[in-house]
Amino acid sequence: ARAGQQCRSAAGGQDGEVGKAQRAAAEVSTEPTIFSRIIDRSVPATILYEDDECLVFRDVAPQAPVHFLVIPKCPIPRLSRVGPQDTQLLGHLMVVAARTAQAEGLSDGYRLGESCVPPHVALRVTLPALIPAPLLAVINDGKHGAQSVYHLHLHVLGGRQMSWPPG
Ligand code: TR5
Repeated sequence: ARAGQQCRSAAGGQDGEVGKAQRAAAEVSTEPTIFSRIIDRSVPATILYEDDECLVFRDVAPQAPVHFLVIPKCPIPRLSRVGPQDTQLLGHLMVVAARTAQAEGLSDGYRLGESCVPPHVALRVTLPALIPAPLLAVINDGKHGAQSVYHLHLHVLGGRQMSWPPG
């Protein structure tokens, strides 16, 4: 499958026993998620950017004037399943998020990752070098993180004033 071709991660994909065991441990379905179907174009989405490692598309239920998702093509189910082998990929997702936000005209800043389904637990990461405005990044992980699609994704929201903390 196309979604598994660029997988270096042991956490996802159809790439061996380690990946299968870890996905089973994630207590989530091993069926392809809706995001895998967006990657292989069997489900339509408004795609903003694509390269060998990732896909960017508009969220179907936008929570801000601009709301898009950045996903790895490798089907990593959730952030807590990543390992050292994913370091470069995760950095790439952040850089693509920033570049796409710029292309979307979000010159007054934006939020990388507000949960749409509160309450959630936030992983906070500062990105001092990438964006002039101060930023916090959050990625929903698992049940308490209110993750609803088990394919790792960054949310990017902009075009309105965000509040803090999110719910
Ligand atoms: O709650 P988490 O953080 O897991 O975020 C999942 C996000 O995926 C939500 O913001 C949903 O609105 C979004 N989503 C869900 C579907 C979908 C989508 N974005 C674009 N296209 C989508 N399709 C075609 N189908 C979905 N079920």
